[in-house]
Amino acid sequence: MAAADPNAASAPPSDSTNHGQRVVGAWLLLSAIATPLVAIFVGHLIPPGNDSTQGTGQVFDNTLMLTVITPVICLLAVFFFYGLRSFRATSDPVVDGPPLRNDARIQILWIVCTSVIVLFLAGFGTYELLQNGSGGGQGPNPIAVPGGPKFQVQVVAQQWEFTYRYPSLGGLESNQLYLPADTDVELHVTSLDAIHSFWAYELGVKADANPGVDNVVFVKTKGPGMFHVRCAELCGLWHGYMFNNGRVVEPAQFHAWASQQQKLYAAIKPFMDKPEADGGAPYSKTYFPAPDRRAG
Ligand SMILES: [Cu+2]
Repeated sequence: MAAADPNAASAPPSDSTNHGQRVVGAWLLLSAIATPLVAIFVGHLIPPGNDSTQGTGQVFDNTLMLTVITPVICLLAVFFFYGLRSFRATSDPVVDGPPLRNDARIQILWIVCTSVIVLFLAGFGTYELLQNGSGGGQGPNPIAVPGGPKFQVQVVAQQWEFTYRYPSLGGLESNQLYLPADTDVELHVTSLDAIHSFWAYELGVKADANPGVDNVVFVKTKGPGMFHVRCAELCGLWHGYMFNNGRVVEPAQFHAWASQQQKLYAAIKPFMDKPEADGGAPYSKTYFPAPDRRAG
């Protein structure tokens, strides 16, 4: 009787087994099942939600990206578990498997697939950004400007709270962000001191707040609702407390709120309008740059 080959136990189950075909078959099957399930049941769970047009756009983008990467994850999972099952060394001592040889077909396929995915996502991302800015700050000269009239609000960050200034309401200032529903809003984000970041989570808005910079971001509100505002840039000792809530309300309710705020604001307005040198608040009237002057 011939002596047993010590390598036999670690060799593939059979030389004639086409592992590549098996892996690809299992991968295609798993992808065909998992991809639509992920697209239908998981994608819409990704934040930020549907409280603004930009938020809905981000959910769509996230769903699409998740759908695109699902087959990639399936391939990794199939290959991992197939390898564990079929190529596990069971001999003692453990010996090397057969040497790997270059496979031009696999290399070309890999390069083509990854290039196509990355280039597609780059093109798609650029297209989506150009629609309306996707809720991101675009700096002082935005490229993606939605058409039609826009309601302007200036967002002024400082250590450690946000102040909202409404140029169309006589420069009214509030520490709560109220916005009318179903309205195109143009936010001008800036800072008085350190660097901050204005993050209105459910609206899908995030924009850097830097001193001396007018960072413009567009958002179209949907129905009434509440949203959270947080500073998203480490800005000092109380950064973690730099948050509050904002509201999207029906236009009639917004006007009621505005006139009530204007009455309250009238009492302190003279003080707010005083130059800083005369004891006025440092954020009185010369935010840089002033959107109310641009709006005319
Ligand atoms: Cu901050």
